[in-house]
Amino acid sequence: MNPMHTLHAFQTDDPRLTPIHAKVVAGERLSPEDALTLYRTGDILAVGWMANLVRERLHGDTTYFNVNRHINPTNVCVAACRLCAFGRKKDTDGSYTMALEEAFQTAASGYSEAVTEFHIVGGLHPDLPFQYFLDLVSGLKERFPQVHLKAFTMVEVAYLAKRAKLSIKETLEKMKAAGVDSLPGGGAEIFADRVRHIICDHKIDGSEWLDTARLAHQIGLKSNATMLYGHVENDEDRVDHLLKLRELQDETGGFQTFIPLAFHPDNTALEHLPRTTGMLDIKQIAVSRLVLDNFPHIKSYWQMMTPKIAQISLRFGADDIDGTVVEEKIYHDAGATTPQGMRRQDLERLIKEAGRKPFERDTLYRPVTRTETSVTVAV
Ligand code: V47
Repeated sequence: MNPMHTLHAFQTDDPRLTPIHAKVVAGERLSPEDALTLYRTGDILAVGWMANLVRERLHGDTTYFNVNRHINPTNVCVAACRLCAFGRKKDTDGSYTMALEEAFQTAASGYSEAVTEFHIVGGLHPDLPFQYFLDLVSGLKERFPQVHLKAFTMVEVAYLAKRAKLSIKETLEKMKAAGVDSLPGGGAEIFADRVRHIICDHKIDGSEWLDTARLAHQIGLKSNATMLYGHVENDEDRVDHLLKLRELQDETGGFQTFIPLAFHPDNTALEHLPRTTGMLDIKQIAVSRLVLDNFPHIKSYWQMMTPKIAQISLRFGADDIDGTVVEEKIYHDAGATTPQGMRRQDLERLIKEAGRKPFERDTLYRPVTRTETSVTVAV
């Protein structure tokens, strides 16, 4: 435990938090009722204090970031999710699909030896064959062999499996053989059917998302997990989502990082909904850290949270701030006003000003060391 915690005593004006505090100090697992209480209390400082205790136990002051680039090969999508401002129907205004060469050029644009990860996600295209995605991955691997490919959400994997008439396991195996190194956490949204029917009716359901993640972990691919919050879900739905992830993580240990994503309503079919508040954003980070006791990392994704909230959340449970990103489309189509990318130095400054130690990681959390001329990942 950080010795500072012996100096700062825990205080709360909400007596419901006292037994939760005792569990957190003892390293005991929180119950669903505890999780609900954490969402419902107004004492954000007490919740943050507990989350910070867990965060510092696991990581001390270390705060992870990486140097990455997003690549979104197509925005054509059959799903038409109400939550999304990125997807377009085929041949409509603003729709695009990159030819493979174009995707390779995008990867190379602004590329420097510094990039250690390509984050690749896109729409569910009705015509692109599975081979396109395999060629995309193997082509990137060939051209950028040192870059980790974090590619395709569980939703894309399940869709491609259906189109290729393969099992999910075979699909994942082929992706892995082509060069996929791990999977991002998208498409999880909120697992509860009632909510999924409103925000993403045509996507795989929650149990299919979890089954796909299980299979990925079983064949040795690590993944992340996300939760989209701040739309039509309630506290029970959020708790249910976190507990389902905790349960699967007990079974596979294959999740690296949990990333709560704040809903951005602009240009979506849910535009009438208000944006999340700072209080909910911070609380979501802290509750995630406390409930997901078996997840090594909680990421406060600066693009979604804004750099200011992401920075503060480094004191409320988060140990990761994501990366340089370079070019972000999904939230910017939905009205995000954050920059599209951030320089390495800017991320380091945010972290240092929060009194934390920046730690450049690769996708698997191994340290990246740089000299003027080389980048080394300690394996
Ligand atoms: O699954 C879509 C979300 C996700 C909106 O694994 C929206 O390291 C807010 O998963 N408002 C994709 N969110 C992004 C994602 C991700 C991002 C950064 C890092 C990692 C990782 C994963 O974006 C989608 C969906 O939940 N999303 N539309 C919107 N309007």
